[in-house]
Amino acid sequence: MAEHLHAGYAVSRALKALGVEQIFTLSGGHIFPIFDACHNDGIRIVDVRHEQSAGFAAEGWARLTRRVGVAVVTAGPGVTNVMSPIAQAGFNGAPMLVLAGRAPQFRWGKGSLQEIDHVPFLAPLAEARTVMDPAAIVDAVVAAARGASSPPRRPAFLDFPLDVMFSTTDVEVGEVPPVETPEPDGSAVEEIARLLAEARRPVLIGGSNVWLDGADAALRELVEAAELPVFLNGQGRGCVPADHRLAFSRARSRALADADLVIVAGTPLDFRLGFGEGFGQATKVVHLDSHASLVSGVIPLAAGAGAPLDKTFAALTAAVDAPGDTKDWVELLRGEEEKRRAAAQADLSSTQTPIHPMRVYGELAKVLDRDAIVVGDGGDFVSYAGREVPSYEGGAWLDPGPFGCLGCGPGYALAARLAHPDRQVCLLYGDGALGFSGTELETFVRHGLPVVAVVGNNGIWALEKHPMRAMYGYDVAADLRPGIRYDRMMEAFGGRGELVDDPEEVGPALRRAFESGEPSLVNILTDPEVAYPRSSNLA
Ligand SMILES: Cc1ncc(C[n+]2csc(CCOP(=O)(O)OP(=O)(O)O)c2C)c(N)n1
Ligand SMILES: [Mg+2]
Repeated sequence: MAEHLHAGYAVSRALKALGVEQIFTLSGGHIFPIFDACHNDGIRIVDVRHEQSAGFAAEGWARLTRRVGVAVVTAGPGVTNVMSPIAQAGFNGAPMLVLAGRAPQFRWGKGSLQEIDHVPFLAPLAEARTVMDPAAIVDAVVAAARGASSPPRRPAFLDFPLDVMFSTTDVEVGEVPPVETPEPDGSAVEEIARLLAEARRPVLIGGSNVWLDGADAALRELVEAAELPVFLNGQGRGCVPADHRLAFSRARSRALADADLVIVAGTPLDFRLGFGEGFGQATKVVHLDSHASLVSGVIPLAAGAGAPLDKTFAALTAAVDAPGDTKDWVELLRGEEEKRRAAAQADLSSTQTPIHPMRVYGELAKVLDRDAIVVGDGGDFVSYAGREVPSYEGGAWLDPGPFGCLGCGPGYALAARLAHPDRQVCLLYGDGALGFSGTELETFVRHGLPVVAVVGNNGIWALEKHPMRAMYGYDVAADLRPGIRYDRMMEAFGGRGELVDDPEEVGPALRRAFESGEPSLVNILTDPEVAYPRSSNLA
């Protein structure tokens, strides 16, 4: 039955029907009715120190839980401050919903505070519109969230003029129907199964949409049914555990050069895959993704399918009669993998001072639980983590993805902590990255959320400094003040801080931080001369 309520309740009731447990936000008068309704309706209000973190938290929540993540921001600067997370969510295919205030409609054009039309500058990044009628709010919120959650997933944005938000309306919310998705094309599945049966050196590269489509179990079944070596990137990491006999990471360039069949699933053929141009001459390429619009039209494909990957993988598993004859190929890749791992061993236990960044990961691997959630926000420090920190399940690794926006880490860690209160949450932070959003360390303390931040403090923007030096023989705009006491900053915010400058103290300090059960920051002084060995073409 409809209730006559202020329009904030139209938002909160729609969110409740969608199963939304919390909103990420920063205050502003335009959105008070949403706060009031969420407060009274039992939706947690998680407030942060900069709207970008509210946006990244909503995006992180969506990517970790595969359910819509919601940010609520005030008009004008609240919206402009959330642009980067919205763009990042678009690159990551994250079902994120941003709800915003807006200057009053009845006085539009007369110069109200923060009067700006958000929709035109949001439109390239999100499905964006203004809700002018309080009676239309419920349907608009439900439709926006369902749209964001339907492949091809992308962020959605709604704003509500102040006079709409502060009016009253009849509020009634029906059942929200599940998202509908297509079945994979049967003939494409048959063709791919045939290619698989023929292949002697096949590999599967799985990316974020493997996880976002809920296809992790189906992928594992397919990989085992076809004896198919698998490499995982982005949110795909962990969908087959890193220690599975068919999971590889280091042998990737060898695999891509020598494979006779590459199945790319749930990730675009972008710079991370050499634009699909770096495969061997005779390599057949298959591209699978959640929706037809995501399947590459740029490079020639042997086959493609645009349907949710859980369905496509299941259909392929059913179509595979017998495992492929890939034994020699798997052994060759395992040999390559082990050779590369052995080459990293010395750095992982390096006793050099200043501390080698790899030593941090040598120690961290011993302290992290198997289901720990690791967030990366930084340059070289996080590149090492991507290589050295294993993921054993999906939804356990979050980095910015191909949009690459620094400053996302605390928002992601906030979402991780709320989604998984019983698991370790580790925020790997470059010292440069920390500057964008380090104030959120206070947010962890204020909300009582024990995240462990580990700062790779090399006093530079390493991922820019080293390449610029290599290119020009010198560098500018690449230095920070060395040795900054970020641990004291954490203490000032009421959390636990430790400084580490002795390699032998890295492990014990990390252990103390996780065992403390308090929001903690471990400030590790790392060697600025160490540059991550980088070969990929970003352009
Ligand atoms: C918002 C934003 N600004 C600038 C960049 C370019 N950028 C990428 S990595 C990087 C350096 C990061 O430095 P730090 O966090 O200290 O990590 P380090 O490379 O030193 O380990 C910069 C400036 C970016 N990706 N995002
Ligand atoms: Mg740095």
